[in-house]
Amino acid sequence: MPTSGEKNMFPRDFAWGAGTAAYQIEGGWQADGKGPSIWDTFCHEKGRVFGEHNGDEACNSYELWEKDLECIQQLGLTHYRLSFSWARLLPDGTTQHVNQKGVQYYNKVIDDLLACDVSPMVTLYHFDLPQALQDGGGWKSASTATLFDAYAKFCFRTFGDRVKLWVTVNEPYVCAKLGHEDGLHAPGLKEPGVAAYLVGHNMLRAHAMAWHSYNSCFRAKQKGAVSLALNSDWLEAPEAGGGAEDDDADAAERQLAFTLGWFAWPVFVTGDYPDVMRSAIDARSERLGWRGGSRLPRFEEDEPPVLGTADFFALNYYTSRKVVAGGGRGGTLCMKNDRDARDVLDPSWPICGVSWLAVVPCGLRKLLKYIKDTFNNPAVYITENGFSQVGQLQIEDVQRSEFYKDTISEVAKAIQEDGVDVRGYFAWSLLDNFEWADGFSVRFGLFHVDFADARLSRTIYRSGREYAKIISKFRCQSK
Ligand code: PNW
Repeated sequence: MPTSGEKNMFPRDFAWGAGTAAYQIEGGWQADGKGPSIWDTFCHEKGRVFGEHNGDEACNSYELWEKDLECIQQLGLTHYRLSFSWARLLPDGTTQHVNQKGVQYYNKVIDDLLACDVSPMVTLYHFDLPQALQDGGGWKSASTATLFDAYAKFCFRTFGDRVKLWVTVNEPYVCAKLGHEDGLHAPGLKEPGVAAYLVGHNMLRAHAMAWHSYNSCFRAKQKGAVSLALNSDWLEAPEAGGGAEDDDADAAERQLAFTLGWFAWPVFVTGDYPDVMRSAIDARSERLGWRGGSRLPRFEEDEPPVLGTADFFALNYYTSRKVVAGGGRGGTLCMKNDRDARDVLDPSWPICGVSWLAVVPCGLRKLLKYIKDTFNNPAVYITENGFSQVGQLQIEDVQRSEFYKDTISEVAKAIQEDGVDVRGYFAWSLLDNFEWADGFSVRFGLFHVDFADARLSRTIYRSGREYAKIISKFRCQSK
């Protein structure tokens, strides 16, 4: 980190943000005409979520938004990333019926942010499909993409005069895989090896349609930017005797193709899925005597093209893995076997909070460089990055403070030394909140939320203070 007086490591208009998602913070699951979403349904089923927790109330940001705004101001953020609840705006998912109370809520949030000189970045879809659309087939159905486009247009029309940064779909990978392959997220389907590819395809189609709608009907007037948020670990082969084994290097490439490439290749490189992905899936289908045609759908020529439908690269990065070949020899149809690669942890990486989160700040720098080289040097926003605590709660969370310092200095190196065009960094998350299948047991907040207190009071963590310090230092240098 530079001391004051040194040259600034971050561009003048760098976005310093934090993020949240509607279902994770809002509560008010039935308030003022909101329709149910798949996460309402999923959480109300027994045995789905840790401790039978649910987001019925969560941080009650639906009523306590002004408390959240105080947190945002305390951090000195320039940007705030929130998501809209589709079913709060359009209770049955269609534009037939608009819930004006939902419109009012988001209007107030946006107007309050702008009044405080904070720019909103809005995600249209963060895992919470209106239940009515799930009942019509959900993301497995091609028509959900068309309905998403109508919802997106409604949002651009209603809020686009003030919102200039849009994320269509958050982490299609997680929705597809955890929701439809593993059954760990809503809608809780376990249809391995088939459904996730179809869901991913329809999410890409939905995103592309919405981008084209923005591009042709709103961009000239509103002058905003639209992308989709992709999650990826940094994945690399272990070094064996100086160089990686060939098989492991291939496996690492496949693993990256099956996570980031799955969505980034169509949008940024070719308009189609990575070759290694299609060939691995088709070869395995053949070996297992699958008769249903390619399990990986094809993009139709008469649909709006998916290539070129991102105005920036939105990256959610949490952790890294070593990748080794193998694991795909079993006789069952599933994505894991299609990949024929296994993730392993490097024993030197500390594990913190949740079991999957190895702390590897330098992985972010490597991934940013990979994105620059592979996806034609796009403008990048890091739309999520963070570190959780579980169990014994510490308001003085020294380790998480160090994590933010170390990670942000890796971002600075990516900009200064590798020439990556990073435009912003959003910490995940503003508040402790409903962490999906982990319920409230996992805390990602920069602010602690006391879920046992009826007022749901918010208290800044040491990591929040650290982040505020970092922001103020770099914002001052830019003035
Ligand atoms: C992201 N996993 O999701 C989401 O965008 C956030 O809503 C979430 O709170 C954050 O990461 C932290 O987990 C994920 O189980 C949810 O591998 C689960 C997983 C990964 C990402």
